[in-house]
Amino acid sequence: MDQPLAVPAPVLTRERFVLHRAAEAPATSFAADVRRGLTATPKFLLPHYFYDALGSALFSAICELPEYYVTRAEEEILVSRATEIAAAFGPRVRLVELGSGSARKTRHLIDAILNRQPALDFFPIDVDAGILESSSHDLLNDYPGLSVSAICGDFRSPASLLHPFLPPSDSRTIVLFLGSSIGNLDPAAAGAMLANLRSALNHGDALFLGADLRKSPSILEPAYDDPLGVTAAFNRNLLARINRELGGTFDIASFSHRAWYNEAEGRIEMHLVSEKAQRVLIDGYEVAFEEGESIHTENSYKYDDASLHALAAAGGFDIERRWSDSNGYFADLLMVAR
Ligand code: SAH
Ligand code: AVI
Repeated sequence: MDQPLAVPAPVLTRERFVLHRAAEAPATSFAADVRRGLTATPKFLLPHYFYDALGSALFSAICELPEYYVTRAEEEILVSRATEIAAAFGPRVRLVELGSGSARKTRHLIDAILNRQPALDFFPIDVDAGILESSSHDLLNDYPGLSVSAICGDFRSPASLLHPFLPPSDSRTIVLFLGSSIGNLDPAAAGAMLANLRSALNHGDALFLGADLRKSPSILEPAYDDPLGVTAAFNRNLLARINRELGGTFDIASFSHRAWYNEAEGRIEMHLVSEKAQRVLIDGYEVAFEEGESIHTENSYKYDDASLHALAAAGGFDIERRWSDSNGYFADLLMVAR
């Protein structure tokens, strides 16, 4: 591992808690990324912008939907195998979590680890500073043995977050990447991201990766197009966020949520489709939509054993263990840094 850089001053410090913010100014990159995506052909928006305060709340609601099996399948693995998983992590560990969100499922692993060691250092990483603060606050209340160093930043280049903020340690670093958030990156970007992560780890450190598995479109599609319209609201919130933060004039009701399984690519695609020809003003420039034109807002790649092995190899990891739920919908893998 490279020498850590001098640690920048945290933006918030309390007992057993610090919050660091990565250097990039998020508002500037949001404006630039929106402009780049909406002036491209075909139009797109980057999925990490779903997660402002409302978007994170809507994602939590998605996790409660009967159709969104993803969270329950992974939770089943973590509940039923926590002791075994913690034993596979080893005797003295610290935890990093990429895209930690509410960290609700993480609690099963924290419980199991704290049954094996008296204290634990936890480094949650998320783009949403609000959810980092609230989840850290709740965890610190519930776990006296926990210390939290939260990092607000973009997990797509994890080394740039870990080098400055993860101090040298004798403990084994275990990086959690739960919920199949890896699937929101295309396979090349996912491999590059794991290779970048590997560069910030020591030989023998490990990645604990959650991956949603390929299955019938009859199960996949309702998970991303639920009858209550919660996923539609999560998707449309991107436009509402552009209106709120960038002074956009989107008529949100005139964009429909569409989600389908693209079998050839092995991914769910989410789009927002303009129901009419229209023009939208954002921050002084104009974006024209034809009737039926779509903004591609998210991919959610689904994995199988071959693609998981290719991913591990691209990142410089060996798959050591694999756990699955009783339906075989989801897998959690322990991948050890070569
Ligand atoms: N790990 C949780 C939450 C998944 S939702 C679970 O398994 O249920 C995805 C989380 O990752 C959100 O909290 C979101 O804010 C965060 N996220 C998404 N893209 C990100 C990015 N590029 N960098 C950092 N965090 C990101
Ligand atoms: C966070 N991520 C893994 C979710 C997924 O399933 O791809 C995001 C999501 N998009 C729509 N529903 C949930």
